[in-house]
Amino acid sequence: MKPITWAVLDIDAREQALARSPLINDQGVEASVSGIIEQVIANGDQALIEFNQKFDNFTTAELRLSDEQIDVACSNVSPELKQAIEQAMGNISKFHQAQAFSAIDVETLPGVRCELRNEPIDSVGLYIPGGTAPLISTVMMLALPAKIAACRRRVLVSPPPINDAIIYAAKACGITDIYQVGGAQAVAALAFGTESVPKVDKIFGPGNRFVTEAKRLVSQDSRISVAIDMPAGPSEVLVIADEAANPAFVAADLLSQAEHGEDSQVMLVTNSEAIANAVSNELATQLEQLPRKDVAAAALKYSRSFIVDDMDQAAELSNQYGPEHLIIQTRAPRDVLKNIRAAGSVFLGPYTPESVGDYASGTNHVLPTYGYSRNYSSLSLADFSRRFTVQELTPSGLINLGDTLMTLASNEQLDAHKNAVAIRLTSLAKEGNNE
Ligand code: HSO
Ligand code: ZN
Repeated sequence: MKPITWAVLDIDAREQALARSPLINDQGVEASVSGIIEQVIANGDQALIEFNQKFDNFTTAELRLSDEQIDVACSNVSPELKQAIEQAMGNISKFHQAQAFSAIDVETLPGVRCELRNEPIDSVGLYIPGGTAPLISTVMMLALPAKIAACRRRVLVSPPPINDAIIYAAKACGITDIYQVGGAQAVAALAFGTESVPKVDKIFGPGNRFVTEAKRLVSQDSRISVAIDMPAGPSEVLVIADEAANPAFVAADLLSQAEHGEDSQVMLVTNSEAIANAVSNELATQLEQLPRKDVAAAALKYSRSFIVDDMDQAAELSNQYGPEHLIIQTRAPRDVLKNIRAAGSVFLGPYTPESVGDYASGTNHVLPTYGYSRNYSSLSLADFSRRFTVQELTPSGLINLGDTLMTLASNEQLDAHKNAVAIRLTSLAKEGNNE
């Protein structure tokens, strides 16, 4: 990565330098995903069984895993992995339980009571990708908050054959409905329901571009009203390092994100040319040792290294990029943090690699990417519930607010609105006269 000096770039060049790797915005994906969705709507389970055969080369008549299948899978998981899952679950549960909503009950005027209440989303669908890396941690990141939020129905889908550890983690996190189906067809099944897959209210989880496109399409489909967690893009990390940073640590963090996918993006921002060069050398050395070095090397092609004047400029650059993960390895990371406004999750100091948040510190690893950290939040307990308001007025509350209501209604030229207030005030005045 040849360093780019931030200070000499004009506005356009800065934007260019922070461009994400191009998402394959292929019309073909939309067309084929909408075809898959229509087939699932028309043929239900039969379509899912055929897609399993076609895309995953997997034959089964039963989409839902039986209790026996779950038990067999669980018995194949090593005690060491079970223990790791247990510790991670403990921390993730603790952090998400601490996010419990406190109801709000306020009297805005005498006799005018307003409340904000919280209810779990009734049924949620959790998508766990298949592929070369079985994302056991993603099961915990989705299933634990869903359980803590008390969503009644929690359904997990994943492409077949589902990895034993994913099944174990699902069961440990309280999921009993596991369906062996993946891709756009799984998202369609969760959105519209089939004979065996229940229709859900909200779909969560990462996936490839077909899954992402399916989530986008079903969330905009006027035949149903299903929500999705957030728009998804490839994974990314930005590391801010000063001259005190350990280049080997920085390179290891960049590579841990680069190994996710060829479209992952990793960025280094430093005020020290010596660090930029040392990190670059470390990257080359460490890359060679990685089993997924081809993936990581491809991602490094879209990655960049920047030289900034100081840490204020580093924060400014990072805010403009809005990274999914931001690692700050500087002498005083909390001083830099004060200037950070947009990031999915922040990792402070030399002993906080991104891996801690990916797996087990307790924070959620489902985060906004692709610049969405500027307008979306990191996944949290709140995403598994919805808020609604309640209001109740006493007669004097309505009298206190009456003139304001009627004036606003008149000025909006909405007479029925005005009348709904006036009719009550007249009735109250009569009652008052009768007393
Ligand atoms: N870094 C990923 C999450 C993950 N990493 C799962 C390892 N396993 C989210 O961007
Ligand atoms: Zn990761």
